[in-house]
Amino acid sequence: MKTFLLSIIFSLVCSSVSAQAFCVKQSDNNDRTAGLFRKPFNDDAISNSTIDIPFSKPVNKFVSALGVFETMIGSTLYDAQTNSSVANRIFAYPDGTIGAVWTMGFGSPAYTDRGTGYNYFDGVNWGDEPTTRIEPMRTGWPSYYPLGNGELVVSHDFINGLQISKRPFKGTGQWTTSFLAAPAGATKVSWPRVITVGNTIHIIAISGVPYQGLDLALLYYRSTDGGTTWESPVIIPGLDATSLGAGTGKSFSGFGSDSYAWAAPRGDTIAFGVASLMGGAWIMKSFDNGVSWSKTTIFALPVIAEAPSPIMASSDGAISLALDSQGNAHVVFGRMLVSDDDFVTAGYTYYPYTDGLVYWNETMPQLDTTQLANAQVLSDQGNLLAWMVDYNGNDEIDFPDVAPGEFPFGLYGSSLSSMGQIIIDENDKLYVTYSSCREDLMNSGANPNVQLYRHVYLLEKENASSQWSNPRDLNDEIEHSFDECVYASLAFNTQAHMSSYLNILYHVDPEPGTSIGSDEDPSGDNYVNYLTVISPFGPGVKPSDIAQDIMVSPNPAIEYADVQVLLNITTKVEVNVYDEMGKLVMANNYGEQTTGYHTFKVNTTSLTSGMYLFTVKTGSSRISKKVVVN
Ligand SMILES: [Ca+2]
Ligand SMILES: [Ca+2]
Ligand SMILES: [Ca+2]
Ligand SMILES: [Ca+2]
Repeated sequence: MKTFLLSIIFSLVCSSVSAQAFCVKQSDNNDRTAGLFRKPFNDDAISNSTIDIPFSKPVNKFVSALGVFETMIGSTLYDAQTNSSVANRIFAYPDGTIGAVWTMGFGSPAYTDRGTGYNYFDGVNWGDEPTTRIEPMRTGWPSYYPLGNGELVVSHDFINGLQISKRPFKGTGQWTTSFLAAPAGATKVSWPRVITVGNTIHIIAISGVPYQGLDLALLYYRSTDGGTTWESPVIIPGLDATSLGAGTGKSFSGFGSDSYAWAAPRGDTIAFGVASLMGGAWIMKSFDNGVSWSKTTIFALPVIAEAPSPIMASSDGAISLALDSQGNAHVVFGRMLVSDDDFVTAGYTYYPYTDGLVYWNETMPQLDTTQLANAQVLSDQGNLLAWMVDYNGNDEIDFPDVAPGEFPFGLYGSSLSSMGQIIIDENDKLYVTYSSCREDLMNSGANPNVQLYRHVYLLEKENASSQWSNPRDLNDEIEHSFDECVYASLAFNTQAHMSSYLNILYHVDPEPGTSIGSDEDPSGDNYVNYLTVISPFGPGVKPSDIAQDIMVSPNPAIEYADVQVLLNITTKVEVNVYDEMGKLVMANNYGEQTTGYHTFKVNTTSLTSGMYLFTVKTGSSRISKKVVVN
């Protein structure tokens, strides 16, 4: 094992300052000839090459995945779901139904059958796993949102541009697909993201060819009549070449595919974030449903006229944002080092060992590349949310040894902790999901060499608190020990009537990395899973009333289950039972109970067979157990 780390002295210094301190030691091996070349966009492939910019952290707490239920709802052989940011691909409706989409194709290697895979949860069951796309032509990169009583999917065909699919009632009926024209001079408009506010549709997408002085320009489309007619697509002022100081032949020549995302709308207030690896990151916000816009800079890199650029700390383009009840935007993105030796040739170099999920909100001062280069500074400022967990507790992040030019993890063009998603619920509680490599889980037979697995993690923070929860690996189950868990899309709304309840679509397969992309893995089945999270542990909630882990037996339960609890103090006790959808199906209130051991007999005869979550709730504690009921 090669370890990247942290001298003992350095780690001691950091630890003594703060248990939350983030310790970093940049490797000396940041030779710019050893980066990994990346084209600015691809619908099909990216090419290759190395560098070590590792860092590590001595203290990592984590919690495993209690309260997680999941269901496979589809599959695909075509495995590239984004170039950077994960799209909004799942929507949880207030009536308990859910729509979900992904890029689906089974016809390797040309994938002429590629298009939008779609499934629908009708409140009781998911539909059959789809085998055919919803569009009549080859498409990819769907973005999904409700439209009136119906639903809307925007995808691209990568030849002409955007394809709009809709139907008047969600979950049922025929889809109709129509082409959405590009402005004159801009073709191949692709990689769309869509939201709606009532009958108004908002789309951002990238011109696949140079347009108005930018090698790739971000275009904004709006329809105020549900997609019957469209206003002329525009570059929103502030994202034009002149405003950005960007342009062809400079270090910052435009935006990249998938490097942008919408926040969930708040009334007529809408916002999106856009990030460029060689440029910076910005928030665009409109208080009048897309009529006028204001720009906020998160950070901006210096624009350099003559190549080569230095190696600069930036984002990896995987940005996500959410608006709180005050209309302030909260943003996450992957941290990345970048450079470019040639401003004429499209593409740049990124440094795959870079780690760190960055958090920023509009009450914070603007960031800069110097801060982004220093994870300790980011951590001290509250800007560093997540990084790889030190599972074996040796104060180092451990990577398997691989040949020069190879990497011991799948290559997605992103940070080792990235694909972040952020949402804010009706109580202004923040939820963040992301994928991060696990140092302790690897596929020794992976292509092209041993590779660590990525899993999906969850962080939470109450509005009033400054303290984020410890990361929860949502895939920390024995059945996911040999699974790559990536591309998690977190539904915008948490469903007010089931307040501690998240809806996630993600992709899982046994091979780290992708076949479409730098890894060039053999193609194989990728499964599309719906995952829901019940959140019995709020941040800071500790089992202080309850002395130790609860026990439930028998498990599987037949007719009844005994729940054993050891109480530290006299306190009220409830044992609540949640189904796989996170719905409370049984509440048992046992009133005030004294210090010591108690056994509560829960009658399960009224429950249909299946998996449930039994949660013991006291004055200040919540402890849950998964229980099978037969
Ligand atoms: Ca270049
Ligand atoms: Ca370690
Ligand atoms: Ca691989
Ligand atoms: Ca894979």
